[in-house]
Amino acid sequence: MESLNAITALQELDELRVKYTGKKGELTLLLRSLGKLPKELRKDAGQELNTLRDEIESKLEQTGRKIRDDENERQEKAQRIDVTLPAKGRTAGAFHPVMQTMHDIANIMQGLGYSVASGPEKEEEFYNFECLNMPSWHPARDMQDTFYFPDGTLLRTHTSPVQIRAMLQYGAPLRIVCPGKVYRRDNDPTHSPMFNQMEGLLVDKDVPFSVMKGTMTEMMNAFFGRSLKSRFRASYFPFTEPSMELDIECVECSGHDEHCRVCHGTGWLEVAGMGMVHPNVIRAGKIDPDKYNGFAFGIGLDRMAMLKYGISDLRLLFDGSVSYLLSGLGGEN
Ligand code: 2U9
Repeated sequence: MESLNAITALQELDELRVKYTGKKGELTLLLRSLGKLPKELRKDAGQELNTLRDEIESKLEQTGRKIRDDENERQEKAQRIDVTLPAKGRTAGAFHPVMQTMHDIANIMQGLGYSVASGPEKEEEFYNFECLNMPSWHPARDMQDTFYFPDGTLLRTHTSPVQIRAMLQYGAPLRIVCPGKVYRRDNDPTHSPMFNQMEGLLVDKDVPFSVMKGTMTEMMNAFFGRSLKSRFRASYFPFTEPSMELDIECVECSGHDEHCRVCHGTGWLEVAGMGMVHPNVIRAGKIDPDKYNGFAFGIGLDRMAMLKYGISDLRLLFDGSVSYLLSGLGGEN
């Protein structure tokens, strides 16, 4: 009984069982040797030994149950799940600021009835330049600006070829925006050899200049979420005539900070180029320029993202730092 009280493991219990009540156990041997006792002692001794065996067996059984119960309780405690504990934090992903910008502007334009179109990044000179009123002598076609493949194809320098292809495929009237990656041989702190553009094209009958101006200012106000002062300056692009550039009020200082890091004290930000589509370009899209006209615009999405989210270094957009990407939008970088 002392040994039984001291044990804590089922294996020790088995050892005790073998020792006393097993086939060659001490008690078993005693029971077997009853026959050797004188007759008159046999009955009493037998009864005592049987009582002892019953006691031992019930104690063995009881101890076994206790050990198993203790073990179950221990395991249960170790595995218990506290459902009231707070969940482990999980870092949420975030859209890349440029992709967020692309979606935002595309959504605004879809609200104005435009569809989103896309096309190949590896293009032919014909769609990238020829159709856009940029003949072979045009300076923008210089090797300095364009990545050429040995077979004469190139990486598109703007998303304009997508609009040419759309005119050829769908004809007029047409309202599309074309977001995507474009490539130019440029690499300095404010230029990346790959950048993102959104171009737009509207072709219809008797499209007035005012619709272009209204569309562009509304797009900027919707994108920045407030009514911004704007101004249009005369400009030049081979594919539009007349051509304009749009400046908006500085989104950082509204013209109140002569040392502003964003507008450098001018109070204005250049945000888009645009113009009435050149008749040669309408014709290249197999649309009759005597019946239809339209306007087109181009926006640099990387710059728009930097302006909206206060990002001052272009490289942050492209070098793929995971901590930067996961920090979400609107951080002071
Ligand atoms: C077709 C006809 C005309 C697209 C246009 C601009 C003006 C423009 C720049 C903005 C910043 C390029 O990313 S940027 O550096 N783009 O100023 N783009 S008009 O004109 C088109 C396009 C397609 C068929």
